[in-house]
Amino acid sequence: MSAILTEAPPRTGNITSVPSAPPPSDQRKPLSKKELAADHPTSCPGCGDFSVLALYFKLIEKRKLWHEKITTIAGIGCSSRFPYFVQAHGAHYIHGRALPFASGISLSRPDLHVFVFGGDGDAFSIGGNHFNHTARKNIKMTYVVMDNWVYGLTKKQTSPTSPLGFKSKTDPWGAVDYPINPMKQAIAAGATFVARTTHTNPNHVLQMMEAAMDHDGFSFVECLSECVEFYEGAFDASNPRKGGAFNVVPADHDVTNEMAAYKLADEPFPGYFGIFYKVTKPTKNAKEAAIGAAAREKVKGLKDWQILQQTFDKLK
Ligand SMILES: Cc1ncc(C[n+]2csc(CCOP(=O)(O)OP(=O)(O)O)c2C)c(N)n1
Ligand code: SF4
Ligand SMILES: [Mg+2]
Repeated sequence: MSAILTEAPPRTGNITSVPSAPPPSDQRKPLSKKELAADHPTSCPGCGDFSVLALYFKLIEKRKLWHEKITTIAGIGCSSRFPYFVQAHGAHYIHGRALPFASGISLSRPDLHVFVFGGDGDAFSIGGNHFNHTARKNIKMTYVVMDNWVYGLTKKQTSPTSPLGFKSKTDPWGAVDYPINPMKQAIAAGATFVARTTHTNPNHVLQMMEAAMDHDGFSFVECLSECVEFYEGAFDASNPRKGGAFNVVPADHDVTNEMAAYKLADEPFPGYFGIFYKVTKPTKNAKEAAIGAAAREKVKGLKDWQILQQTFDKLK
């Protein structure tokens, strides 16, 4: 019969290196692109997702975010491959399920910056329901959807943002279903920060990602990102270099006015770029933290076994 172990066995061997704590933030150098880049991005040359990735690196460098303080989460799709390309914690999760996974991280580790990246299919088709629920719960994270109006990874199927008439492998005669409007959907679902940008304007992408990161709540950024392989030229009308128009949100727009935000979102393509909607509301993170603190207060000073005993006594 084996002996019952009542205490931990003595450690054997020498501990040669003990990980040291990082120096204080103000003494650390911002992370460089070299320190942040992991696998070489596998996107097709010219894909809009390249610039979004480069601007994510820039954001991390500019705002002095550290490896141990960021997490990069994604579902499945070309745009969802970011976690492979970023040298930080993160997960390339199930198609459409990035948001619930990210929600768990955000709620359990409120000290982290949780960034979620994905595509229009991942966000609004298979992940459509998760999008609505994460937005309404106002869970703190930044969600950047690289909208290319097509399923890129699986080689050209109609997506929920493909315009009517778009010819694809699933709609060889042209798309017949009315596309969704991501901005309207985000506002209606309860997102507390809703912005729109395009990969062809890097400064604007960075500005929107930064504002989104600073928002205390669920922040959503729709970033037009051209799929040069399966929907070339989709966004030319929004690109001044291709003869299009890049119109920023009018300076007198009230970002707290929901109806005004819908109105902006209702403009025909290319519409406006900038922050459409931004309001302050308590986050689920804050509400859960308050519940936890109140519960801990009730058992303050008690040992674990005493808390258990109290629970058993209540069951009697
Ligand atoms: C459950 C499940 N269904 C379908 C797929 C196949 N699939 C992978 S990515 C994808 C669509 C991706 O489109 P989008 O999110 O727009 O990303 P993009 O590749 O355009 O960046 C689909 C249908 C899958 N991987 N898992
Ligand atoms: S298929 Fe389209 S979305 Fe995917 S990497 Fe190539 S250009 Fe980008
Ligand atoms: Mg897509």
